[in-house]
Amino acid sequence: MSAATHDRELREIIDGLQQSEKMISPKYFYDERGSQLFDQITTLPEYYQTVTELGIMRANIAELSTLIGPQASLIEYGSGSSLKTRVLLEHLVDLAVYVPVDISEDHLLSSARQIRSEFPGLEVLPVVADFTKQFALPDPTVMPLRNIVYFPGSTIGNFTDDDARELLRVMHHEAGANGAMLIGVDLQKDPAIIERAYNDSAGVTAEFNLNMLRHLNRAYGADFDLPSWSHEAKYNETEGRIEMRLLNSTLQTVNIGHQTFVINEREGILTEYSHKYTLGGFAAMAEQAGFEVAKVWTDAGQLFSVQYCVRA
Ligand code: AVJ
Repeated sequence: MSAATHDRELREIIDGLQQSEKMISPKYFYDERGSQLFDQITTLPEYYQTVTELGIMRANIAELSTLIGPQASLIEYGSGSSLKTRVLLEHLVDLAVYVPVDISEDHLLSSARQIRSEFPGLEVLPVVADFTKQFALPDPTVMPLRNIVYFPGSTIGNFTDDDARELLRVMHHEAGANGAMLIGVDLQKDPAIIERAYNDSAGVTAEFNLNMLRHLNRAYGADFDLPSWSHEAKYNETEGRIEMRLLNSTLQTVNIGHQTFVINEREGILTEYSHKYTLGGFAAMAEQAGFEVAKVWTDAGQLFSVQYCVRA
């Protein structure tokens, strides 16, 4: 990581800790161990999202592939290491180019290498960028007929409504004229099912949450006292979202950069929102970003949705 990036991130972390409710962006979950723990989460029996989304993709790939048409450019927001991506790469007709976009260069380039070896004829042009801001698309060898922006995993749920709308606007821009967006969106359901997905019995989600502090200690020179912290994930029904926090059990001072924070006993740090949507709620948000939801696929239990959105 460049020194400038490191400094910017350190400032962002400090800024979050200075808010009236302390918060740290979920992007700091994903050091190498955090990425491994997340992969492990996706295989947990309680974490219905990944397996359900993959099932929806497999069940509807023929129709999806017809809607997308030949010679598209597939632009994925995220590093593209998932099985869902492979379903698309295997079935889309005459794909012009695959463009995974991620902020974590190491992870992006290693998964791009992996995809190239699995799909030898495919042009793969990874872009290292913060996808919440506009970025330049690479120039593929074969001229694409249209851009398909792919945002799987309901990662949209990490953003507050305002930020999600803003991100959808960026995607709208990247899709360009006659482009489309394919997005995985987790749905509102019995809160007990949702809470179980973030409080798994094997404790992997707790480990994933706590690993953020280990990451901050190692990569940003912080000195959080790890044994004092515990995992909490609660569904906020009013807001329709999981709120994940780290809870402190002993008064401590934490140093990071040139700042010192006193953290009270029982004080928390907000580490993640994971919004769950109604179909109507998501459609309204997409519409405000210029998209029309043209097709929604769900599973039999209506747990999760994959949505094909065109520029309105
Ligand atoms: C990758 C953001 C979709 O919100 O479910 C999983 C991350 N956090 N368990 C989610 C996560 C805790 C995940 N997203």
